[in-house]
Amino acid sequence: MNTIKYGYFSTLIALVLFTSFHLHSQEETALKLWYQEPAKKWMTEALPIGNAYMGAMIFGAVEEEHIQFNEETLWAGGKGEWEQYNGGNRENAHKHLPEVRRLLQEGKYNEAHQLANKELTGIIKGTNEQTGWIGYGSYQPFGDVFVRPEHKGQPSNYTRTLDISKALATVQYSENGIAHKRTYFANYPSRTLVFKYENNSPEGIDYVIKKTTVHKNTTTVLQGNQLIMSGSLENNGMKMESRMLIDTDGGKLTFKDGELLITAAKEVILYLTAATDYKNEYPHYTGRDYKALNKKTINALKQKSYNQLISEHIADYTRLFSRVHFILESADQAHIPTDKRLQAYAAGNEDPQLETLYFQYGRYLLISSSRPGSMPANLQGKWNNMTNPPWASDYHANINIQMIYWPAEITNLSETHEPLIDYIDKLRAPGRKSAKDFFNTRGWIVNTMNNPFGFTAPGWDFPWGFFPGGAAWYGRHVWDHYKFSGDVDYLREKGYPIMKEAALFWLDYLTKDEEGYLVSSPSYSPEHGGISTGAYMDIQIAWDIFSNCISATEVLGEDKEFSEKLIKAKAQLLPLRIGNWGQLQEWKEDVDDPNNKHRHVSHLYALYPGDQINSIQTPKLLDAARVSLNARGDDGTGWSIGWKINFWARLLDGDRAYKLMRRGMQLVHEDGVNMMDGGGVYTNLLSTHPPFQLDGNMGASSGMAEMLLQSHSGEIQLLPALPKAWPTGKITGLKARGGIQVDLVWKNGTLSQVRIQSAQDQTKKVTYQGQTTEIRLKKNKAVILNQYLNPMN
Ligand code: FUC
Repeated sequence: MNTIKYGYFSTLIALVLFTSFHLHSQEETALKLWYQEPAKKWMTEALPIGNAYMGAMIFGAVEEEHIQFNEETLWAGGKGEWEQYNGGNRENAHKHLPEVRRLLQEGKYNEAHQLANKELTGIIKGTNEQTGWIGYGSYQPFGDVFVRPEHKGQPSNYTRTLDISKALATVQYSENGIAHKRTYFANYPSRTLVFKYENNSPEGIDYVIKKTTVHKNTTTVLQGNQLIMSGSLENNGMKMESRMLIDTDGGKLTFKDGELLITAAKEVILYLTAATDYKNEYPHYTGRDYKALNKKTINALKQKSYNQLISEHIADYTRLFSRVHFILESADQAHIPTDKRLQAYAAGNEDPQLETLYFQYGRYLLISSSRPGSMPANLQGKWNNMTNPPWASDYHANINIQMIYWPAEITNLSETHEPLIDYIDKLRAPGRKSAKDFFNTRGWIVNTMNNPFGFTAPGWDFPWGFFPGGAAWYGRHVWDHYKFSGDVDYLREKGYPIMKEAALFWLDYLTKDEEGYLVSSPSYSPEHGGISTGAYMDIQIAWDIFSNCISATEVLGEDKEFSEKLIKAKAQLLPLRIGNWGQLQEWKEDVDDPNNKHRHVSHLYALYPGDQINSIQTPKLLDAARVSLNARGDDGTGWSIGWKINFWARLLDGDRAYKLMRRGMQLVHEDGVNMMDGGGVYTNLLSTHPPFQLDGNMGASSGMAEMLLQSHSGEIQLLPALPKAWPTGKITGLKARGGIQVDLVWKNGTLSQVRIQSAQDQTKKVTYQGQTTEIRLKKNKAVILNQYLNPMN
């Protein structure tokens, strides 16, 4: 290992060299999804836009445009008569815990499971067809906008496009000699969805506009040039209102039978906003002045022109999106419509540009569904058209919501992580009650399913419902937000208190087994297998939260006494074990089935997103993890494949990671529910379980980033899992822990340059293909290294 003296000169020259890398120009055209036909199906074809508060799906039919939209807080359950189910808690359930533990100790696993499944489950109130889980609730669609332009003759030159470099959707076609253009975008600073219709007919054409909703307790009125829909949800009385401002150069506006007629217009612009009286405040979750909020939004809009709004939107969006550029040398195939490209890809065509598009699409979806002040992205981001959506379109905390946020830090979108951290913070109040009611412990927990109404209890059936590890897993996000940013104030004021309380639960919940190790009893490995005295995911998560809290106390220089307790407990945790076929054990009991293809690979938490298993400190466990992963196979649901990309990246096997990535990008048409091996993408590039779930997109984006850069071991690992399929390329703007930004260029499979810039003074180890160099980084001064890790500036 050699130590490099930081050089101050020639940075500029090297920078110019770096940025002028010839692949750059390809990117512009590559960041588009485009099609030659309108979408027929919401899930598989329509195109999503979102400003984090609201989402919309655009279909693009010529005769009648359909825009289905959502507002993030419109949920059934949780209010009115359902408020009593908030939290889902069961008072004094913990009285049964000693008995469950006793049965387990006596080896009576069946009885233990029966008792746990009866007494330690959370409470909802049955199910119905309208909204699914009553009491728990479900995410609801808000409404639909339909726009019918006057239509004569046959359309030609039809295109439907989503440009993710600017977050703009367009539809263009000609008809009867008239050119039509529609533009759609979702503006976050102004909290508005904007839809613009233009035609070049000399005298303009007529447009008929309709705003509808499936929610019956609502009315729609025209007030001046605003179409206002207001009312409440039948299910729980949640109040809702949307306002659509109509701006046109056309003639008359008439409103009749729920339809708005605009005559002789060359331009119609619709500005849509929506809100509810939901408020993320335990225990009532209500009280937002939604009408005042909408009025304020609309009044502010009136002060801005369309051009100002679109510029504001593009500036706001690109400030985040354009931090990362990822370019792979390849033939330009952007002229081929995306659905056709996916077909060719499924047939084996090589299309690295499609892969970088898919990587960036994850970032697009994250920016569109999660911004400061919003709720976190749910299972479908903010997009849902059903009153009884799959899994309530909720926040699942035994992998799904966490995976949605995996790309947030490494792909330089730290701000998008904030809604998750705020949401986690708000779950502490109900989560404390769950910890008390079910386990009589300190601290806070969540289990498998979380909703906006503080549901933190175990689910209502086991194994899937039992997962108190959710909160400590959230703790890893809270910690990583600090690790990537280096923001000590955040850690002190917000992050550490959340983490500490999550660790407290584990200090109290873990019990000693017959060998004196601390185990998690009872426990279940997420969603499969029987009850256990030590599901390893729990142990690994406890290890993780203990380790990160210990590190946090060191950074903050406080809480030494607590840290000592954690150090002691950590040393007593049941050690990870290698089982009878060389596998990493999923449970304390050596019962893993080598033929088990289950989608959850929870016992590899320590490999990713955790860092307990790595090639330097735990090579044998790393091998065992590989054995387990090979046995699980390369299929799965969309998110399961996403997880496997990250695993193989951490196992430093770029080609296998790439294989999984390709597998996850297989074109799928099925939109029902497939729990096994149907994962892939739809033509709109949304990842599918099936059905559509956002986690698969995000797992892929994060996995691709992990193939190129890793920093969990404390060292910055450059191109740790570069696949042969990406011989020449460049990625700029990725983040490493420590507030470090990394740009990489490689040619013919070999690193040619790396540029590293830190937000603070520090010394860091950098590794590439077995060589390690220690570099001294000065705040905001870039260091440029060549393939031998020698400085170029
Ligand atoms: C987890 C998974 C399922 C599904 C659901 C939303 O529980 O096991 O596959 O993704 O979340």
